[in-house]
Amino acid sequence: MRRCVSIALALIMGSCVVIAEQPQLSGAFFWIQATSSIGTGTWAIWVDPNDLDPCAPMVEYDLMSPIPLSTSGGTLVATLINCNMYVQQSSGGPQITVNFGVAAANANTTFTARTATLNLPHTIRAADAFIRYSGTVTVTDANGNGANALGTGAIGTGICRAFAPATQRISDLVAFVAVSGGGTVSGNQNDPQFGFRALGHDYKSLKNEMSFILTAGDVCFVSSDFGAMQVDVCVGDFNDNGVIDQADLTMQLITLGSCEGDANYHDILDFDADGCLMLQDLSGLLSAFGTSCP
Ligand SMILES: [Ca+2]
Ligand SMILES: [Ca+2]
Ligand SMILES: [Ca+2]
Repeated sequence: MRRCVSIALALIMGSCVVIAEQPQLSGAFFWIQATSSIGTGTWAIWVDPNDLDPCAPMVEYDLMSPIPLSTSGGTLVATLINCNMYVQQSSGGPQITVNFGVAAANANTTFTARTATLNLPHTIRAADAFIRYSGTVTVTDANGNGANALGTGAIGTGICRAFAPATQRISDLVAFVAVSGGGTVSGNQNDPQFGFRALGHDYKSLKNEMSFILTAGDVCFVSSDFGAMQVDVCVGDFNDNGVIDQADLTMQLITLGSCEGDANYHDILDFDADGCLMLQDLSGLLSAFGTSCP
């Protein structure tokens, strides 16, 4: 696995290892499923989880021409009109941006789309966890009888859904958008309205998902942007007091030999983020012992 210059410099200088968290992608980069009384059509692009370069981390994808979403029998359920997305680790923090358009065939159609999960090597603690999310949904009536898009799930559930960690939904935006014959209308919501908000709990992964029912024969464009504030993680500072000290060393010794999944494993002590606390992690802590986190 490639390492960034900033990490290497921190090691050379013998200071505590402070890293800007570099996310890794998991699974499909973008996956969409269309289901109606006609059938189900699914489409996905897959990436190597290591495709997100930790030193210039960005994955970008553009769908240039429409893709029919069909059943195995060849019946058209819907069309993915376009799709543009990128996942990046910028100076502003990890970010997942998705824009796509769909057209339902001749039945009301449920669309569910999700991005890959972005996994961070170390847990971002609640005190440092700040996020922002925005969603825009634009509906066009293509057949003159009105159109709407409705978030799936309980009434009021948003079409655009942010998860942090990837198993915990933390934001629902734009529950319902409707337009009369021949028109186009957009709904937009931001969480928070400006800047970032406190998440209130730890997270180690982010996911972006969109799910809605679109009226037959109509068109919907969805745009959503999910980001977290950049956090410099001070690896080794288990008790979060800003210094690599005796308490941290004690914990490192107690947990030596434990791996991810063990009750004793804490990723903040895992200097090489390989999922186990071994001698190289102890040696990382010893070389940073006594230093302060910025
Ligand atoms: Ca219509
Ligand atoms: Ca400490
Ligand atoms: Ca390790």
